[in-house]
Amino acid sequence: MALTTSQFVREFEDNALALFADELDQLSPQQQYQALAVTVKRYYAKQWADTKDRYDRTQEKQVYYFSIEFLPGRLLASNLLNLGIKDTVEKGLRKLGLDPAVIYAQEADPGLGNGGLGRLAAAFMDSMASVGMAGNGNGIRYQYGLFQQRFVDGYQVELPDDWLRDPDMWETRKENRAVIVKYGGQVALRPRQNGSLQAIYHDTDDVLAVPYDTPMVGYQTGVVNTMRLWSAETVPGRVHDLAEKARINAITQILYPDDSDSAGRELRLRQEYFFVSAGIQSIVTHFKRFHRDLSVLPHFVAIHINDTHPAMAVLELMRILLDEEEMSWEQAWQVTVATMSYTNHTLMAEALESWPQAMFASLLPRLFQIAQEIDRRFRLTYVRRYGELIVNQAAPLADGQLRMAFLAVIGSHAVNGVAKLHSELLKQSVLKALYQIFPERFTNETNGITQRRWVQIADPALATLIDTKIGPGWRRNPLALTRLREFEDDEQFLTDLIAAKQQNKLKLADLIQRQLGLTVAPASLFDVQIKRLHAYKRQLLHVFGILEAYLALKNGEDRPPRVHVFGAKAAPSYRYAKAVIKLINAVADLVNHDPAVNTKLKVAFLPNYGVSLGEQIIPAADISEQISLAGTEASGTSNMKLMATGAITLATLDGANIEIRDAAGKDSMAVFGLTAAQVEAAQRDHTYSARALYDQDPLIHRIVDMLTDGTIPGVATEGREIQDELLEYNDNYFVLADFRSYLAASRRLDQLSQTPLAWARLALANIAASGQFAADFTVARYGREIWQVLPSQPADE
Ligand code: Z15
Repeated sequence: MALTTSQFVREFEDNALALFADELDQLSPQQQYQALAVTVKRYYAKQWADTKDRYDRTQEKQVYYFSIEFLPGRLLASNLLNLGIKDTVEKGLRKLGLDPAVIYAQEADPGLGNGGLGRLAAAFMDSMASVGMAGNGNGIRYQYGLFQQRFVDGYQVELPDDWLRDPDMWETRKENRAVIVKYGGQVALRPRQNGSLQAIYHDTDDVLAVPYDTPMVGYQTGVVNTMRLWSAETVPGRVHDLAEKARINAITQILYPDDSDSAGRELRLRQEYFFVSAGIQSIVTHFKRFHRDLSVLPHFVAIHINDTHPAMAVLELMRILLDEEEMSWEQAWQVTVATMSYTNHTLMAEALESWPQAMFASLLPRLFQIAQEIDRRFRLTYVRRYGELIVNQAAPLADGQLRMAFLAVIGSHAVNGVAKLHSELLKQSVLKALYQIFPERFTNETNGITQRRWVQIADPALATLIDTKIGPGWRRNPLALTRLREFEDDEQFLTDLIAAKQQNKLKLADLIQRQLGLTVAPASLFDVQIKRLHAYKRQLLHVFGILEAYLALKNGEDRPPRVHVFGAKAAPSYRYAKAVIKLINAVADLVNHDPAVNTKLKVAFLPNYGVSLGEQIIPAADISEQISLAGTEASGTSNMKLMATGAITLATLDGANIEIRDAAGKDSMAVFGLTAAQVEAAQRDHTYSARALYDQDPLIHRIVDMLTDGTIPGVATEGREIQDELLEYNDNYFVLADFRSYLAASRRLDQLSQTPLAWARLALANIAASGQFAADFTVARYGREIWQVLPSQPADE
């Protein structure tokens, strides 16, 4: 959009005055932020209204992305960038004596998710708008986001994330679009004249679902899509007692802080039905404003089930088609399957949701009837061709449980994993039986990230440097980054690349100083691991690498200086993960205060990792730790963000790491460890003994002993727990098995760092190859292969 600096300044001042009846310089930074956000809102409001109007007129197919998590990050800078007015506005702010960074930092970062899954959903929203696809988000407006993390004495402490204390400036409450969601009660089925059944509900608990819409501004496309988040309220005009009011408020009060772990609680089930039912109802209501015949729904609507949490969308759409639209079962089923698609994000057994049938039936009686009928017909249809065994393995109802992943596959026309390896493993393991029955439904859609946020916004030093070589075309089409390969022998450019990284490291060093009171040398290698704390992600392996360096340095060995940067939250109920947090902080205490090593080795565990902290860490990384046990990390996405800003990956052949290496070239990554197939074989044949390694390898022995021998102060309990996991429970995640090869790979990086230009060349190879991991391409592939929705502004022309 065309905007001059002086026009912006005038409008900004006007809005500040209208909002707060004061001049800008009298306002707090938070008030200045609010006035700025209102100004920006005016710049996109018309585009938003026009986009919705256009969708109604053209009836182009809509994608509804159902996700129990969204992690959009702060939106001000992103909205400015995407509107094409970021430079103008920043110039105007500086003219007014204001620091854009200070104002941006006023915005709360909505923590409406745990990790990769929620961030992916938000990236997809940004990308759909940016490639001109009609994408709609559907989720929950949690009153409190993921807890704020602090460390007290090295332990994680969780504080409530009251992110709505200051108003969210982007959302608009759409009370006129509220719907009622019903729980519990009894259903009676009465035959209708046309042979279908009418469901009559008694004694239900009714909740009002009120949508809050947030604009998803496309990158210079004029498209502004909508992320719709639902909030639970009491139904106006009804008398609720206090207990009931509390029950209603609880539905959208808090985000479950468990990542990759199915929270087996009734409230979670209520939350899931809440946003699913509200979303499906509003889709159908909107659709019926333009169409009479629901059987054409799949031509106009695609509903995507992001992980199993919204899998009951299959049941809810069936319920509405059967009970309210009076469709036959056969037709309703055909419409539902053609409308739905499902992404699986994990192979971990504990993350595959299944609900006790009794609980499900009492909270959602009509949905349970429908699930039983799906199960009955599924068995009936396939038992003859595939046999009892396979059908039992694949059916949604078994062992008193309702298995949501299976329901999602059966009720969808497409199911995908999130990286090539993961999609293959899915077919061989958890979804094997269903793959035999529905092979044509299975696809892969490798995850992606948005370079707009992680490079353009978070790493302006790199972004402007890239412009000087290949022009700004990569900002619209990230595949253009491959042209950077031409400069791999351009020493000046490589030197500039090093300088840009150095600038970012200085900034992060400053943050580490302010946050932790820790001084780190920007000349060190910044070795970064940022992700949820999980046993399978093996932060412990990274810690063991640090302990090895500690011992080596104590022993007088010389090593290039390294700063190990961690960011990770642990689920509050996850004991082991919390023990590892305490261990990292204790090891940090040990090495940071030991003058014999602390010029060469530092550990900085920054609290409260999230999107905003990621924006500060990622551009400063030299090394990207992607060290999960092969076969456990579905994809990973921090691996993509870190490569995009020129970190070199230290990795197992897991998740998307494999594709990253294929893209950047074999030598551009430091690979180590067992392959997924080797791990599988060792597990199957019980050939792995952690105890044997401990007995045979003196270094492993020494380091495992350090957990409990008092070397690391203050971890008596945690050290014991971790040691037991390794030696008594035979190291479920093969930390000791991969330790030696991890060290070797890490030493190779030390070697490489001795030749900065060689390092920079590999960093460049990574940056140049990162374009293919743009979420813009990921959503375009989903559109082509799953949703039957085409981008109107393909990035790859
Ligand atoms: C989550 O963040 C992921 C998987 C899950 O099953 C849940 Cl509940 C949360 C992550 C995967 O662990 C990660 O490998 C992947 O990159 C991400 O989803 C996005 O697909």
